[in-house]
Amino acid sequence: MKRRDLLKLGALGVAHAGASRVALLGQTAPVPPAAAKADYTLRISPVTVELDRSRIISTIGYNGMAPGPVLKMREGKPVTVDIINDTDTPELVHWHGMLIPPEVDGTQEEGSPFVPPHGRQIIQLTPGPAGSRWYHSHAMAMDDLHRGSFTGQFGFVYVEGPNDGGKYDQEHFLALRDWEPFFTSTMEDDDDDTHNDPIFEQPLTVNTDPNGLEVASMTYSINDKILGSGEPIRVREGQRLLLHLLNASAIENRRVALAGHKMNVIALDGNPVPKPQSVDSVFLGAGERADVIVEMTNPGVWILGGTEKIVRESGLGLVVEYAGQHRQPQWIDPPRRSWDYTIFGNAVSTSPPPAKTIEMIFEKIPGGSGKFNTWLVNGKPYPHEREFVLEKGVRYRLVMRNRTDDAHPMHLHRHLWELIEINGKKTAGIIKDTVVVPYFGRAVVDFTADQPGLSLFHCHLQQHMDYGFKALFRYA
Ligand SMILES: [Cu+2]
Repeated sequence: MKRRDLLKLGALGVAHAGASRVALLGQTAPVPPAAAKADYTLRISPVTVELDRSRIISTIGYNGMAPGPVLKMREGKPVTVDIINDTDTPELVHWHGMLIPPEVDGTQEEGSPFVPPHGRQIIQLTPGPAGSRWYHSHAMAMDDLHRGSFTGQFGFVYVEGPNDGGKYDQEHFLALRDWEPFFTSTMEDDDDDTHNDPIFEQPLTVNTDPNGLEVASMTYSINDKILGSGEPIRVREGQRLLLHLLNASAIENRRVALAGHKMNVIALDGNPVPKPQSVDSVFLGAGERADVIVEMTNPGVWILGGTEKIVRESGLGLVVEYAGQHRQPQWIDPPRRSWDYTIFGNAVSTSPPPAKTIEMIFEKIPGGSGKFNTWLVNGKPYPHEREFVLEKGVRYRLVMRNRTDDAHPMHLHRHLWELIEINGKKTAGIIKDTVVVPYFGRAVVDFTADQPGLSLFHCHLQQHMDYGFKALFRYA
């Protein structure tokens, strides 16, 4: 889609927005903007991000900053969000991991109205389920690296539930980010994490046409600071830290570690895991979250950061400093092993078996979109007309076969799925909204069709999504 077409769609969205706002608030007359009382206000506007004294990024953010504020909501308690768009382009605010209707999900393909340029939209939603969720722009970017998730439009939503209040001394929300994106034909990424695994889905013949341009970044950060420029996390021996980790990158999967410490993973994508496990590093596909507990038992000054040297040294990290310790922050490479979701799962599922199976094959046409690659689901790029039609109440098995040489973080909106198998390894009880399907590998998930309305399924790498890697689930 060309940019001017996107703008045309935006104009349609403007017309739609007024009507939807009324419907969403259940009122008979438009809400006078000034009189609307909202629980939260999100203002989309140009911002500057001071990554350090010498590196100041101009981008679009929420409420004058990037990341946006951590929004704390209570599970099941309806909230009103006033979204104001101070920019010249139509925007969408997506609530990643929430089970909410398509009208407020912030996804064009589902029919959510755009927030018009220099306009506003008031939405009402009921937050849930409890846990680490996040909000971000769902606008398409195509070849514009100043749109969608390439901008600073991202932030945490923490939905508080009845089981919160585990014991910890400090809580931190840490979003992994990259900045200053650029196109490149020589992409070296670290999503080769799974390359030692068995290769189930390698096609007999691989298309060896030259790859299209991909996106890389100059600079990285955790939240809005590059390694060494922000305040350290100051701890005392014996403390317990609860870290909410989010990979808010538009383009890359990422592995992080805290030197000198293990991280006990208690939740993935905000949902408690059946078997919390201590690990040396955590791998997060774009869009994924992990909640980890760290016991501060190793006094020193340490780096929490990306395990790739160049990424860490380009900013992806922060310093964790014990009281009374003064020295150069230390980094220690964690053991390099494949990320394995299944260690957090049960052996046997307690869920009902699926009644139906949906098969999906992912493929890439190198350079299929001119300068860029085209991504296919079952032989064609988006859209897929009436191909994925769900019956309400039915439990489905979704088999994702990745016949490409990249690991893809696949995300289904408005539903949660249970991880069943990764590259032949079975598991159960791990509830997620995003899963990284390994390079030439396979992931199997089950979900119950319990959220009527359109639901978008897509790769969370912005460029892959924009160039075909998405599909719409409908209800019969
Ligand atoms: Cu992808």
